[in-house]
Amino acid sequence: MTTTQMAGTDAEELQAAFDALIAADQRIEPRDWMPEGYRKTLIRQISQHAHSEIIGMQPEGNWITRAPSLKRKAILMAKVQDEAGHGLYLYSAAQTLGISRDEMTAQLIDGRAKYSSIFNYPTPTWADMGAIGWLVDGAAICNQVPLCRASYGPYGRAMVRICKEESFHQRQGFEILLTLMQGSEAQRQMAQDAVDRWYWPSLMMFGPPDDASPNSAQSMAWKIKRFSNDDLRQRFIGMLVPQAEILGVTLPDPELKWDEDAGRWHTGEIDWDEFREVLSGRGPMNAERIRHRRDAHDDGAWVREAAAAYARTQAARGQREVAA
Ligand code: FAQ
Repeated sequence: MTTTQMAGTDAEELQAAFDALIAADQRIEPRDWMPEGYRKTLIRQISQHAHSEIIGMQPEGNWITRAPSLKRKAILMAKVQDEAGHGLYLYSAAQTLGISRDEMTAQLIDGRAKYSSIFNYPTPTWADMGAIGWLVDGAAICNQVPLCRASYGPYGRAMVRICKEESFHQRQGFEILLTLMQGSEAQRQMAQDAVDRWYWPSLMMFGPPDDASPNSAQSMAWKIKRFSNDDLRQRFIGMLVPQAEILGVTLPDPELKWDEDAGRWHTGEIDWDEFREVLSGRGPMNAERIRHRRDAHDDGAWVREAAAAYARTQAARGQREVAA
């Protein structure tokens, strides 16, 4: 057997072992061989997800200094800190695939990396904190619970903890809206206005329709994604309808109704032009979100330098102690 033939057999065996693990619903771990496409897809999705959590701190960060009570402020601060934590677990999961944190950060702040479209909308009122919790975290949970079973071990395990925290976030958003809906007429209007502004963008979080989703088929075959974008969107709408009734808010889609024959929700048309605009960097807040992230990165340069200098001194001290 020639070297090339041997290499060919090795590659086939590695691929077969990978395929068998996926077929048996087993986890792929960082030490395992994996096809290059699988690695790239995971780096793309996990880093986009991490960036979303980090950029996602900004719309709510806007209200920490203006929360209506000390209790609300403490809860909001804890929630925004949770988003930072999620970003960090996810960056760590992506690092196990061979990309560095510095490279991912560079991709984000120079505009090469995507992050969720939803975080490019403004938060002008306190009710936006309720709408983000209820709708944005609600969509995140629908999308992310199946990711706890993602075939890549570090991603799936990170998602378990993230989902537990997201479900608390969703309930706190629901409770903000419920309180407003039980308040004055002006408060009820503020809550309804926030729901009107966040409803459609929250549906876009699930990504393009299935027939326009280039990555879905392969990601589902690799068991990274377990459900299609449209199926998850449907599941989300089904979750919202009874909750909207309890809240007393109206979902801003006059066409929304259960289609008994199709066994699906019939909805109005999602504005995919708006989605594409936001993805190309022309949403209402894209420029500000990136500028803010870049400024924070630049302002933190001295902290990173100090931490690196400290690590060097500690390592040198350790070496001297070993030598002594
Ligand atoms: N925004 O072929 P597909 C959160 C891109 S975290 C921007 O369908 P895929 C927590 C997509 O990347 C929210 N880009 O792609 C929180 C792809 O571009 P590429 C983030 C989008 O990957 C709450 C292209 O379009 N969650 O909310 C969007 O199979 C409150 C074609 O699309 C995750 O990241 C979008 N909405 O499916 C934090 C969950 N949709 O890379 C703070 C994990 C699609 O080929 C406050 N990610 N694109 O150039 C996923 O489940 C998937 O990546 C999807 C997209 C479902 C987002």
